[in-house]
Amino acid sequence: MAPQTTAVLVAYLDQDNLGIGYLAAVLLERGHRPVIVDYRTGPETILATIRRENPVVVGFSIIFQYFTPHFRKLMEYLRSNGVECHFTAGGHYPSLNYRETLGSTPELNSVVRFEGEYTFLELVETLARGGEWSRIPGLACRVNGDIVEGALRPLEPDLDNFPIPVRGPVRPERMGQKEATLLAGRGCLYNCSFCSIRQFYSGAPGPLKRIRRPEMVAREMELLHQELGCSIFLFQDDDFPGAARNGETWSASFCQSLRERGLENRLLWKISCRADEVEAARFSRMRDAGLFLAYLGIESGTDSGLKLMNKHLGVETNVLAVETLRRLGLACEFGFMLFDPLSTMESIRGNLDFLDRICGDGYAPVTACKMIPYGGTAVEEFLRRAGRLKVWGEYEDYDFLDPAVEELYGWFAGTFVEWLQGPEGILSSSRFARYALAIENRLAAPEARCGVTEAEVTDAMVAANRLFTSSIREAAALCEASPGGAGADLERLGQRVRGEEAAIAERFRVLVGRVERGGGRALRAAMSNG
Ligand code: B12
Ligand code: SF4
Repeated sequence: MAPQTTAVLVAYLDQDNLGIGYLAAVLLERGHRPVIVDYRTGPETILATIRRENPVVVGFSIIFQYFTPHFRKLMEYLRSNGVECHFTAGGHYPSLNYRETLGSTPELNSVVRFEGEYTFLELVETLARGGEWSRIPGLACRVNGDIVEGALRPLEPDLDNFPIPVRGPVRPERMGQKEATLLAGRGCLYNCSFCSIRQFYSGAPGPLKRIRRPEMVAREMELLHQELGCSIFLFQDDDFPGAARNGETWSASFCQSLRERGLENRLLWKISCRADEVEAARFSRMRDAGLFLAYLGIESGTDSGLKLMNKHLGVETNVLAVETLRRLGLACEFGFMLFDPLSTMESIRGNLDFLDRICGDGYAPVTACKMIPYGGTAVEEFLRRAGRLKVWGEYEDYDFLDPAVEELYGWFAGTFVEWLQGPEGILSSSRFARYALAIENRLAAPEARCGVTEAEVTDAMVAANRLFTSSIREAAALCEASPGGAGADLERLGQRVRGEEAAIAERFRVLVGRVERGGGRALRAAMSNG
């Protein structure tokens, strides 16, 4: 075994960061000392950690393309304060765009491409013994000023060969429950045009999708429950194996493994999946084993939008999936791109009609964003070929073809920023209210509940959802009626929306406060009895 070596890993640690957790676990297994530091603690703390630990390497986890400039600034700061050790980076953007990343960030010595566990381990051990690291498979680096890419390292065929990931402190209790994130597999068999998962997992030799053994996943949940008291599990898989169309056997064994461990009524879990995978019988069985919330990648409410996205499904499939979840009593969240590179006023109205159809009754909170052309995706290439891709460093964007849509998007982005992105915005608090009630309904006895009813949350959600879609429709009409000249009317509409938004946000604030106080107490009591 190689002598113990220290490596510092810098990462954005919201909801943990399982990639970093796996890298650290592999180092620990080999007797090394990984030290994880949250990017959000700021440059001074990160510098102090590095000075204290004196690592052979600092690894930066750049899982989101737009964060690259922030990490670059941090690296400049560290170098200018005398940190001389090896700097490497990993994640989707650096893996797919290693030339750009190394080109724009001279502070970096290398990039670890694609799945990072074994490449990072080899880098740490090679640096520790002063060996030649530039030819390590899976690494890209600069040699004599040229950016060179080493051989690609094959993916680990059996994900259960990886140790259980290192986790940060368990997330603060919500509703008296501790949460943990975990993975049941990696990769996806689909190829949506806006998503980098397929490119990422097809970049290195190996299968497009790998799935863990269901009993190993249940075992990890059991350990996290027994040792850390976690009872809510958030699967970070993009396409949960038990939901997948061929996931019947997997989901049956997983539910059976939970049952055998006596966990099916004690643990709740959330998954993400595609709409065409929501099948009533399978989802009902998963619900009975603890599934309480499904996040659907719905993305568009028009068939033309879904085609551009290469989703391989139609609008009615999306509607059916939401209806099935509703019928099964499962909570639902979803992703939705109201604006995409081919948006017209007509497609936007189609999307708004669709949102009304699935959210008009207050079952789920509306959400919307603009499709961003991430590096390595088909949409990025489509825009580049069309001469529409606007690039500033790591930022990539495009203008809409219709100036009225551009004006509408500008209004939308300015008006709904707090609603959609604020930590106490309507999206966040309405999701939390639904999430919390779903947990309470499943874990607490009726007489011990917080007293907030589904109807109260639904009422507030109906008001919010209606305001959202109706005001965007109104803004669209203004932009169309006087192209380029709707500024003052849009401003007035924005002010009115913000006023009504504040009132609805306050309703949610009160509801969330009541749920947290009452529900948290009830659930703590239920869990300590259970
Ligand atoms: C869970 C998740 C989140 C969580 C938690 C993020 C976190 N800290 O882990 C939350 C909800 C916070 C989140 C937020 C966002 N996310 Co997110 N998220 C994910 C998701 C679904 C899973 C991440 C995961 O656990 N993967 C599993 C691990 C094992 O893989 P990994 O992270 O890729 O890590 C491996 C390698 O990349 C590499 N590696 C990674 N880091 C490092 C560092 C070093 C030093 C080395 C050597 C190697 C290395 O080795 C790891 C182990 O093999 C991914 C999709 C995906 N499947 O990866 C999207 C994804 C990363 N998210 C994405 C986006 C867009 C976002 C948001 C912008 C969403 C939004 N609109 O707000 C924000 C931005 C957050 C931020 N500021 O960075 C995109 C990024 C696209 C891109 N090309 O930039 C992804 C790829 C989803 C997608 N298909 O579009 N996200
Ligand atoms: S969006 Fe979802 S289904 Fe589509 S490729 Fe990405 S992970 Fe797969």
